[in-house]
Amino acid sequence: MEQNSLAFKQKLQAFEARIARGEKIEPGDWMPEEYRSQLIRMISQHAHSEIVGMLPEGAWITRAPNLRRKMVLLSKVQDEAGHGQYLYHAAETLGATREEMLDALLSGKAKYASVFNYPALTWADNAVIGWLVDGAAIKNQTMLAQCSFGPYSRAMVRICAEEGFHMKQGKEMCIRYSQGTARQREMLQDAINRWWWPTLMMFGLPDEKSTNSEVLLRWGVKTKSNDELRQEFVDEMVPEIQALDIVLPDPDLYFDEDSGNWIYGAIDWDEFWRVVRGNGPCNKERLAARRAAHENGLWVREAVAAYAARQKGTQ
Ligand code: BYC
Repeated sequence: MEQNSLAFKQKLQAFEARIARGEKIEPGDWMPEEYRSQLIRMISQHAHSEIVGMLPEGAWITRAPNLRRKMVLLSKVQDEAGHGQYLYHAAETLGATREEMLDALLSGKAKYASVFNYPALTWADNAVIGWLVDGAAIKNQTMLAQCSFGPYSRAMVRICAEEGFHMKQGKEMCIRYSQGTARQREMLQDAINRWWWPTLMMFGLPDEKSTNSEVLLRWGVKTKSNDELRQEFVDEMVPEIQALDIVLPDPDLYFDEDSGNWIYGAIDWDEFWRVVRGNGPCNKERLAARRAAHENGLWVREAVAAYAARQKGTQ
């Protein structure tokens, strides 16, 4: 339909009125192509982030310090795989195929959260990933649970419930290690030093540089801006981390009485782009692991396809 035609304008007006009334847009409903393509972009990147996000912590499953920690970590990493599944399904309802999305990831074309290109160097990294990285994810995803696209919003409700458990187990570990031996405190401090800035980058570019935000906010995909969410996260986390006598790696951080906000120092966006463009510490390793998993899973895909073909033949 011609974008300048009266018919298009009327449909767009009706679509925007539905969003303004708080109605959910469902897959079969009329939507502008830009809404569809933005959602496919964002949901597929989100799905890839969940799947690649399994790798830093997954590397520690065989080295968990005890059975309880191992069970919790196994369950958390398995949850992330489930989140990826819900999200790939949500993107499929918009016409994207699983094959296209996976090809984009495995060929290195697709983006995923830059934070997962950093290594988990010690066991304390699992604690900090749970508390900070999952904490940042919940902040963003609680907002996305209100988003205008039905399947994405419903997937977020379930994902947030599971992320709540992820964050609490991470926070519990951080509290325990902060009260532990000198070596445990040192490991915790070191992990916070390394994960703080990459976690702040998870919220996306500053508002004035965020190319996608305007349309996402206009059509109710985002209901808060990247900087608003980042500030809320910082305001909640700083006092909690400081309460453990852990120092944040930001010499410019201060509390601003007037705004009631913790003002953080400059984020290194050059580092962000280096990592997003494939040159972070673990980008190559992450993609190699995903490619190996995909190749090793070939027999499963073939078996499922053969079973489906046989079922069709017997009907
Ligand atoms: N990393 O216009 P902007 C989890 C890209 S996983 C990489 O601000 P937008 C977990 C952006 O894609 C949960 N790339 O973008 C799993 C865009 O490039 P394109 C992860 C980034 O979309 C396992 C360009 O920069 N959460 O919780 O308005 C274990 C311009 O940016 C990043 C999600 O995926 C980044 N951090 O806003 C533990 C949330 N930031 O596509 C935990 C869903 C920006 O134009 N996504 N870019 O080429 C979103 O909410 C939004 O997409 C973002 C970015 C806030 C991330």
